[in-house]
This record gives sequence, structure tokens and C-alpha cells, in this order.
Amino acid sequence: MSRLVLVLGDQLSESLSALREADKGSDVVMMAEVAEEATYVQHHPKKIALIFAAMRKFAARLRADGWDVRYAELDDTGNAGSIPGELLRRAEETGASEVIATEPGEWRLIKALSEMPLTCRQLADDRFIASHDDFERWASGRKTLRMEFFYREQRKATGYLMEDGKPAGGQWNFDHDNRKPAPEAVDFGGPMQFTPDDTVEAVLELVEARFGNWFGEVRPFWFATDQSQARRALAHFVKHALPRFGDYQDAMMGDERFLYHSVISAYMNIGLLDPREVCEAVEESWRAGDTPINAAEGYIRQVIGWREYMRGIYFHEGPDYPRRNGLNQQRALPPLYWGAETKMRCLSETVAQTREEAYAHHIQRLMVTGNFALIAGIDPAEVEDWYMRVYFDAFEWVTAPNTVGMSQFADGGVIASKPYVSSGSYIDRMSDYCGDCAYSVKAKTGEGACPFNLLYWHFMHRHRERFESNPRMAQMYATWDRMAEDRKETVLREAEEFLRRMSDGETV
Ligand code: DLZ
Ligand code: SF4
Repeated sequence: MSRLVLVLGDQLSESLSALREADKGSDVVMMAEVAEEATYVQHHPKKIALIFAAMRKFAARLRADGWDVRYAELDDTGNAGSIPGELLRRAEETGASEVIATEPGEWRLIKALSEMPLTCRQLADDRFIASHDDFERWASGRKTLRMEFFYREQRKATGYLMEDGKPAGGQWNFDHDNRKPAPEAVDFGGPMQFTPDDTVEAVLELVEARFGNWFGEVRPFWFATDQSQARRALAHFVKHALPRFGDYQDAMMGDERFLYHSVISAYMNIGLLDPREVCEAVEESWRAGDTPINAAEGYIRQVIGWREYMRGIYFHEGPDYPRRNGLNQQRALPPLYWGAETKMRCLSETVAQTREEAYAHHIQRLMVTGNFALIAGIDPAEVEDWYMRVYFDAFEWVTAPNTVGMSQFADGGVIASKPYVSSGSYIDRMSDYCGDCAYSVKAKTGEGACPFNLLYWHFMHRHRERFESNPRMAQMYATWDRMAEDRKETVLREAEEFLRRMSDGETV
């Protein structure tokens, strides 16, 4: 009897464990665009378009390869509207009584599959380098789960950038070379763009009709939607941007949204690119002498270190993780995150870019939108929902640890040893935003003072009990304590006033 092989919208890899396990001659592949996945968060329309277009092309490729694929488009009559519903419908249609799946990247769906009235085997998702067991072995008995040590294990396990058992270049991490401020000009024209073909165009029309009024522009749409395009985008990045990626990876520029970033995270996350092939391409460029070690190491660390570590933490910590609120922050996310006018240029640029591209790079996410939410006391669940909604690469296994843990310090310090907070001076050093801002980054108080300068101290003050004994924050508390009393009072009063006006819906 045939079995159903589930392929989800972020499992578009021919090497998928469920496909490897299945029998092309007798099993049936089930793929479905379903309302439940498209609406459980209001994803950016570009993200939905990317996933649906890539799903349609992947289904066509499997068919060409001889698979029997049952594919439901969102508007098909009979579409059951959810993944379990579609599996049941296809089971009835084909007589299958068993489902082979690759474990989804979200607790919600893992649970839904395990509760179905069909036997569903969930196989390991071995597109990731570290298995759950590998991560547990690494985590067990450790007092802290810092990324850097996990990353070193991953380097040893994969052998990337290793020479005679030692890290190439004599050190594991070249991050101190990777903090150059924004350059005068960028000599990279940005990620490779693809003109929509008929399949993509049909999806764009569907998404415009169904989700066009959600946050985010669907056009222009230029993402890669199949493996061969994604590979070309990767090669383009490696050749033209990677050599400078390291130097400027933390810089931000108003007119250069992509700087030297690869913008391939979503391709990896939905399965069009394998993380190993990405690392191999980067390593090859370094071995050929085309890319310096700080760029190659910085990039590979994001893939085998940071990305795998995020997933490891998500599964290690359990289903309650995305809703943790360790600092008990309760303020509502202000409308400026949805594009309402703000005088803060760093935020208006980052949100405008996010709306148009469904993309912002890691420092924009961490030190602009994330930093502001943290120092303004926003409820981390609202921040997490925002990140899930607005970015093309957002899936809970990565977004929850990145937002709740790393960016909002709401997991009680599992991921970060101190909160990622800064005043305006960090943004000023790393970007060209402050020059054209209505606020003055140099002004610490008074008319026109940069809100980051006020809120930074407000955050430190209101969480003093939690952070005062943290040695990495001692210096900041010493600086605060040296300030004159009346100055401290002014800072806190102006910060309160700013927060009140923001929460009252005034343009700030
Ligand atoms: C994100 C997403 C969206 C928007 N739509 C679908 C869909 O219609 N069908 C599908 O199989 N998968 C979709 N996905 C991806 C799933 O939400 C994803 O597999 C889970 O969140 C687990 O990571
Ligand atoms: Fe952002 Fe402050 Fe700089 Fe304005 S002055 S861009 S608010 S950091």
C-alpha cells in the first residue's frame, strides 16, 4: 500500500530525509498551500510568494523526476486548509494509512502531526549539520550554552577552515576585524535578482489578491525560487561580495540596503540551498586566495555556528521558549514598527526597507529594531511576532532564539551573557543614519536628544537589580553612578516622557 510523503514549504530539498525514505514507485508526495500556514502569523506577502512559488517549482521538479505528487494550490476547491487536513484528504484519495515526514521546524506543527489519526513517522531533518542528539551531547553538563564553544565543535566536526586540526589563520574567530563602519561607497550591486516567470507571476497575483493588504510590498519581486537560481545567487555573492563581507558586516547605510550581505538565508531556510554547499563555496574562495580569512570565517560562523546554535537552543529549551518574558517587559509594540511616521531615521529606514524587501541585515535587526524594543520595554512576545511576520527568512526555530533570547534577553540569559543594548553612539559609529536624523545623536538630554541616549539609561536603571552584579555591565553602572543626581533625574524624566508620548500614539 502506498504511503504519503509530506513535503512542507520550507522542506524543498531533494535530499530531504522523507524523500530518501520513500519509494518513488509506490509512495505519493503530498504538498499543499494551506490557509493555516499562510495565516497563523500574517507573513510578509513577499515571504508567502517566495514559499508558494518555490513549492510549485519544486513539485514540478519532483514530477519530472518521476514522483506522483498531489499538490493543492491555495484556491483549489477541496483544499482542506491545513496540513493535517490535506494529509487526511489525500489519505482518503489514495488509500494510504501512513505518512512519512521530515520533522517540521516548529513545535506547533510537530504536535499537530503527532496528533493526527494517521500514523506519521517524523524523521530527523538532517539538512542541519548538528542533530538534536549532537546538540544535547554538547549542552549536557554545561553551566552556560555560549555559541562560541558550540561553534568550535562544529568547526572540528565539519573540518571547515581547519588546517592540521587547528583553525586556519591561528584563531577561531576574527570578529574584531569585522566591525568597520559604513564605507564611503559600496562596489557591489546587490544580490542577484530574478525576473518573475509565469509560475512566479501567477503566485504574485494570488498573493496580491489574498494577502495584499498585510504589511509589506509584494512587488518588485526578485527572489530566487528554485535551486538553480539560488545557486547562481550564491555564486554571485561569493564572487562579488564575500571578500568585503567581513569588513563591513556590521555597517548600515541608508542608500545601500544590502551592502556586502548575501541575502540567501531564506534560500537555506526553505531548502533551496544546503548549508554545506554554501560553506564549501565560501571555503573554496578562501583557499583560492580570493577571500580573506576574516570574511570566510565570519560567514561560515553564521552558518555552522549561529544558525545551527539557534536551532539547537529552540529544540533544547522546549515549546514554551517563544513566550518567555524574563525581564517582564509589557509595553505594546508602537505603530512605527508598522510604518507609522517616526523622526528616528535609523528606525524609519530599517522599517521602510523591511516593508519593501522583507529583509534587513543582522545589525539592523539586532541594534536598531531589536535594541530599541528592548530599551523601550516592549513585550518580547510582540517583538517575536513582528520578526516572524516581516522577514523572508523567519521560521520559529530561528526567530524565537534570535528575538526572545539574543535580541530581547527574555530567556533569562540562556543565549546572551548580557543584553544587546546601546545608546545612539553605536548606531552613529556604524551607520550613516544619524547625519540626516531629526534628533541629535550627540545630545544626551534636552530638545532633540536622540531617544536611544535616554532609553539606554532608562533600561539600565529599571533593570538594575537584574544586571548590576554582571561583570560585563559593571563599567556602565559605574558611569551612571558618576553622573550628577540632577542629570540622572533629567535623563529618566525625559525617557519617561518619550515613552508616554510614544505609547499615546504621538509621532516620536
Ligand atoms: C511559512 C509557510 C507558509 C506561508 N505557507 C505554507 C504552506 O502553505 N504550506 C506549507 O507546507 N508550508 C508553508 N509554510 C511553511 C510552514 O509554516 C513551516 O513548514 C512550518 O512553520 C515549520 O517550519
Ligand atoms: Fe537613530 Fe538617534 Fe541616530 Fe536618529 S540620532 S538615527 S534616532 S541613533
